[in-house]
Amino acid sequence: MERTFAIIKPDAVERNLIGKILERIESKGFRIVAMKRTKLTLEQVEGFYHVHKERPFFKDLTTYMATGGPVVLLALEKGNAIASWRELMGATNPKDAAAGTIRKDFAVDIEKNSVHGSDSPENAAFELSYFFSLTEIQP
Ligand code: RTP
Ligand code: MG
Repeated sequence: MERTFAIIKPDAVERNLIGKILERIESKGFRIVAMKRTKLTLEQVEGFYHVHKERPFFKDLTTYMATGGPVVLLALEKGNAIASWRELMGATNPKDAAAGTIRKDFAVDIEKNSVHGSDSPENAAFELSYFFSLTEIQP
């Protein structure tokens, strides 16, 4: 079993897609082991995305995630959860995303791409602990 961290981003929450996205997650065999609907502060978002600090899209991304509206934070559990969730999300740019992926079906553009997923075991551990305490994650 592996755990990964996911976000349903503001563009998807705004369009009432929480249920549809959770349905895909559970259908693929993930167990949702923690979940929180909340609005992130700019300070929280900048800390969360610190690995992207030098990227040209950092300012736009952090502004969008903090001011675009509420998000849903998720801890997901499954064998090979990190890669499996990224496969279900699809490519960063929805134009490049494979058929049947969440981003292909729901994303607006490369920034408002509906979902986030950890990209490595190290980042998953950091991201899970950034938003969830140990006791909030329950199998
Ligand atoms: P994520 O971290 O959200 O799961 O997405 P990802 O790994 O597929 O993409 P990443 O390269 O980590 O970028 C993080 C998020 O930044 C926004 N982005 N905007 N305008 C742009 O060129 C651009 N590139 C990336 C997206 O919201 C992306 O998911
Ligand atoms: Mg990423």
